Formats: sequence, structure tokens, C-alpha cells
Amino acid sequence: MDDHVTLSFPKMLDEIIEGLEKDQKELPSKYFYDQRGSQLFEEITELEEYYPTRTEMRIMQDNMPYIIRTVGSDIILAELGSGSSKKTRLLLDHFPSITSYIPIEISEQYLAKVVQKLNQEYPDLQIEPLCTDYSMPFQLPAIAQPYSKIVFFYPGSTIGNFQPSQAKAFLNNLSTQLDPGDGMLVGVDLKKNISVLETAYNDRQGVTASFNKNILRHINRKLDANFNLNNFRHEAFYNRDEGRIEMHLVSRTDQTVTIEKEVFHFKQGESIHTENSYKYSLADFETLVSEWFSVEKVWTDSDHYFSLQYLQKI
Ligand code: AVJ
Repeated sequence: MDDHVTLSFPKMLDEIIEGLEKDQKELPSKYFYDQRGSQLFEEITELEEYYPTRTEMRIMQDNMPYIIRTVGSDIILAELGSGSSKKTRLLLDHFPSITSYIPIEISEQYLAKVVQKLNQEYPDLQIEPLCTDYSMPFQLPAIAQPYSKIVFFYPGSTIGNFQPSQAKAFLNNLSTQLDPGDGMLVGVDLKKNISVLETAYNDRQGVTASFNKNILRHINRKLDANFNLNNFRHEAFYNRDEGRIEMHLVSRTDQTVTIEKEVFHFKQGESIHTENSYKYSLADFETLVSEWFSVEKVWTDSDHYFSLQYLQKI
């Protein structure tokens, strides 16, 4: 079975062709996440080198009562890019008063599986999954039960995948669904020593390399495309001027790739830019969101590697 209900074929094709026609070729990082890509990301989160997931979970565990008090009761929790919902389980296990949970996820098969499991584990929780590409405007499903407020949960520093201008458009779009007093619990990765950053995206086992290349496999599977994964190598580095980790796939040779009758040439050493992962200072992040949200609380770890922040719609 194919998982392209919301990511309709013409849209995916258009976005991919548009990216590969640029001088610096690029692909939207959301296309990492088919079933296999979501699984590979889960493996990344367990790597020694990849500190963000572990650190964020630790921050949550260490501050749970405080987080719950801040977020409030009788809320609708809408999670952006819910994946395995592992961090949500942490919240659900400590939060007696989540009225409804809306997992929002691009990978349809993965979402269906996770929701099925959650329904068994939390029989009293109302779960309303939404399979969509949340980087585009979307509408939350209507919730019948009474609730006090809507809280978006956006962990993992996935907001760092957006360029600041895109992040602002995204925040603007989210805020149209919120009333003043609603909120967002968001994970934000912080600026730090470059070698810590670069190691996190260049693990020894090569899981991140497989994850990066999976974008090509996904395109081959969904579209009529013939990327040879062996002809590309993984590259990840910190771009200090932009304050972001960049992932690229570098062509090992001069080569030609065909996607639905469109032909693309790659020179040896030429790259496809596949992902940005922005790292923020607390002040930069506050400025980024300030048009729509006030930063109510910031929790961080002792190394100041990562932050969990509660933002309130103004
Ligand atoms: C899921 C987007 C937060 O940017 O660190 C992990 C994805 N890419 N390793 C990140 C990712 C390479 C991850 N996010």
C-alpha cells in the first residue's frame, strides 16, 4: 500500500522538480518521512551521538509537574509531526487532563499504526489523527467535548527545519487557529560547540547517512525515478553564518537521473541540499516568535544544549 493520501502525486512531483531545477539543487526535508524514513529517524534518536531527543526527554522528565502546571488542564493537545508519539506518552502518563489528542503526521501508514497502539494504551483518551503536511495551511478537526484551550506540541526542534522566514509563515498560520491564551509547547535546539553539533549529524554507524539517502529511495518508490543511492554520499556540516546544520547528498560522479521524463544532470561533487536544522539562542528564538507568541517559560538541561519552551498566543 502506498502512503500518499494527502501528499498527492502531482504536488510531490512539482515540489521535487522545482527543487532540482535550482542552481543549488534541493529537496524538501519532509520527503525523508515515509514509513522507512520514520523508522530510520527513530533509530537516530537512540544514537549516542544524537543528543537532542535524549536531552529533551530528560528536560521533560525533570520538570514534569512544572510543565503540567504551566500548560494547564482540560486541553486539546495537537502534536505537529507526531512520529512515534514517544514524548507524548510522557505527557499522557503524567497529565490526567488532556481532553483530546490530535496527532498530526505526514507519513500515513506510520500514523495509523501509532494511533492504533495509542487507542489500546489509552482507552479513555479521544484521539483524532490528522494526516497532513502541516507546512501548508491546515484545519484542526472539530472537537465535540468541552475544553479550556488548545496547545500545540511541537517537540524535537523540528521547527529548526524551517528557514526563519518559513518559520514565521508557519507560526502565522498556526496562530490563526488559536485564541489568546492558547499555547504551544515547543522544543528548540540551542547553539553550541560545533563539534557536538557536527557529530550528532555524522554518526559512526551511518544511520543518519541512510536516513539522508532515504529521500532518494522514497522518490524512486513514489514517482517514476531512477536515483542510484550508491552514487551519492552523505554530508552534514554546521554553517556558522546561517546558524544551521545542513545536510547534503553529494554526487560521486557525473550522472543523469530521470524523474517522470524530466532529466537532471549532476556533476561529480555537486550536491542536493536535503535539510536545514537551525540552532537558536534563546534571545533569537524569542524574537522569531514575538509577533504571535510570548515566551512564558523556558526549561533547559544543565549543558544548555536544548530547550523546551511554553509559548502563549498573544
Ligand atoms: C527531526 C528535524 C528535528 O533536524 O535534528 C536528524 C532530523 N536530521 N538527523 C533534526 C534529523 C538528521 C531532526 N529533526
